[in-house]
Amino acid sequence: MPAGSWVPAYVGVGSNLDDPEQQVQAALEALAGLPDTRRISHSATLRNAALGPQPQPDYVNAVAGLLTQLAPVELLDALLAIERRQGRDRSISVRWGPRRIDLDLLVYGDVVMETERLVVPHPGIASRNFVLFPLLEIAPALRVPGLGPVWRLAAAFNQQEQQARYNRAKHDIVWAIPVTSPSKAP
Ligand code: A4P
Ligand code: MG
Repeated sequence: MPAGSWVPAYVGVGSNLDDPEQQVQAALEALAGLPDTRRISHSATLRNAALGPQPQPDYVNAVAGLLTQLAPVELLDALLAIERRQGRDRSISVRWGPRRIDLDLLVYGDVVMETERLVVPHPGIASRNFVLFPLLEIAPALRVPGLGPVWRLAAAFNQQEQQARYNRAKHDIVWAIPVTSPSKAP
């Protein structure tokens, strides 16, 4: 990508501590104020159960769509700076433990990269309902590099979810049996 070109990027925002709805709104505002960046869209906020060790409070999640001239690592640094300004306490070091604010770079143009500091596309996109469904709301046709369009990922997610529900329920299914015997033909 030539330097200075505008690149579409998507950022996942999540919080489950210290008034999560307000934390997510503050992060969305901060994204709108990033240098060399425009916040083009954002999803509604979604309240949902925490993925990770339990018990912990429910999360509020949202996804924002940006156009940015920042390079991927510059954008990551800007996201980490927003987390710091909102007072994220990194002394809680439990993996997937509760947090005041978390900003994840989900997609950056067609970039695929895996370094110690940054993995893009974010590896959780296809398996996390709190990422996939807000993305579906704002960018159904977005092609996630290496994975395909968001609408297809969301459809596959729904299908897997239904299959899992069916598998859990199938041992309890009582098959329909006739209550009265069919009348004999004269
Ligand atoms: N890093 C690498 N790639 C990225 C990327 N694409 N975006 C590195 C952001 N950061 C990336 O991040 C640790 C380091 O990851 C960063 O310094 C950066 O260099 P972190 O936010 O401190 O770590 P983490 O978030 O605790 O770990 P992890 O595995 O990234 O967790 P996730 O994937 O962020 O998940 N449940 C619900 N319902 N909703 C949620 O939002 N979030 C999490 C955290 C768990 N459960 C959740 C939710
Ligand atoms: Mg994170």
